[in-house]
Amino acid sequence: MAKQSVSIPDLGTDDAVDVIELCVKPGDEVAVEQSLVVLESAKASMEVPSTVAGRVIALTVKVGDKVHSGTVIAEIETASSATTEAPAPAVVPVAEKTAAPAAPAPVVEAAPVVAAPLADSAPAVAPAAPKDGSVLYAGPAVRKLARELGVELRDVTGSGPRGRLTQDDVRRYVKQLVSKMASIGTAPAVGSGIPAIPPVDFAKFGAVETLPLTRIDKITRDNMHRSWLNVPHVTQWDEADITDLEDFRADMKADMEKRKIKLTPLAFLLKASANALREHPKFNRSLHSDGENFVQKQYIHIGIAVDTPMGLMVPVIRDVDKKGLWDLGAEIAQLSDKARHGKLMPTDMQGGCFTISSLGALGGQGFTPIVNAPEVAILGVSKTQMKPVWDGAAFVPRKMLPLTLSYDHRVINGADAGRFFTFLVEEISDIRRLVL
Ligand code: CAO
Repeated sequence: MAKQSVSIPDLGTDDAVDVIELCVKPGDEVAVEQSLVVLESAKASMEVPSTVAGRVIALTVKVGDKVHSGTVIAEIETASSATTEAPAPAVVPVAEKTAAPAAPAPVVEAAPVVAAPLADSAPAVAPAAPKDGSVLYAGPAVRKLARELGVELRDVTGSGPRGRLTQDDVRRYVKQLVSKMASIGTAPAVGSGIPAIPPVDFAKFGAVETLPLTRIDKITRDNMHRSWLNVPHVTQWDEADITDLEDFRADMKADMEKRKIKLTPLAFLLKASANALREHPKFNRSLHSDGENFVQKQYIHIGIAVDTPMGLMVPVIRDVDKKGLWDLGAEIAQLSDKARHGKLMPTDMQGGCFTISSLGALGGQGFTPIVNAPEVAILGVSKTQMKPVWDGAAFVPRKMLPLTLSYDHRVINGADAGRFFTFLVEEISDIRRLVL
């Protein structure tokens, strides 16, 4: 038997946050990643998961305490002295506080498409504000139940202290809705009026297995759904002739081995995207949450979608415009390695202006990536193909890189996108431009 302390991981802020809920009590058995407490900052609620499996000996905080990154929250007895400790997990945002601010509200930070990060302070569930605009309080179990039943928490009236929502409130709401719909003979709509997909008993048709979503899967599910519902997407296709780029990469092979840094097409695409964002600043904006303003960013941070065994994560490379290709190659390797080993912190996934999702190593001729809101555009990269290209006199074999650009049509017009995309394709097709 061994005793282990669990503390709060890096919250990405020095401010104290409140403990608003204890999810376990002394004596409870907990699994890795099971929520121990719920914290609430001025901006969001978040669950702190356990890093070890075992029996809770003591909780060292109580509801109402103010805590920081590093505060010990629980002592847990683990089965053996051989630790089962998981990497420090990111806190899991569970709700954005949506009380109407006096001044324009801050723009919600980019969510990792996962922990996406989604992980960035974007909420894992859609903003849940009661209709009167006050702050909504609901614990993880209530939110889980609401998600399972397809209920928008903002539509439910809380009966607990400070209007806190309980599981009974959610059940009562569903009962009322069902009886109301039964009386008018129609299927209930959920969320933003979208009819729910009726549950199906798949076991009736053959053997099935129920597999739980990972924490990252859940964040991806919620972030993707939110972006898809909120952002009017348009996607454009183009191809870049990267024959010269590929020749250059082949020439650099010995240098790559010497430096132990791989320069894949992604490093060049990061650089080309940074140049395009600098020349076409509309793409480096977010729609302000007040709906009346744009936020024009003066920095160029770009997220890269990384496929990991736990799910999709989007770490962010900062100041891409100020970095050279070797730095970018090294940072891609370092961040994707951290992502694949569950070592990314929330701060690694915050602040993105634009995202690149590269499936180039896997295949495919093109796909329509979903904008990682509140960013306004995302670049999809598919597999390079040798194609015959007409050079004015003959067809010549050229290495063509298929690219897609999805953008938020509320912020970007087709003509803006045409200019941005043409610029980006020209940059990547003629890498001499990348140094300009
Ligand atoms: N065409 C052909 N080959 C490509 C290519 C492309 N567009 N892009 C990369 N490659 C090659 C690389 O050059 C490398 O080849 P070598 O080993 O011979 O040099 C090989 O494919 C593997 O590349 P990589 O995957 O290790 O490196 P990367 O820089 O291209 O990508 C990363 C890094 C982290 C983006 C990638 O590993 C990954 O996780 N991609 C998945 C992203 C994803 O899931 N997106 C979907 C999001 S929405 O669901």
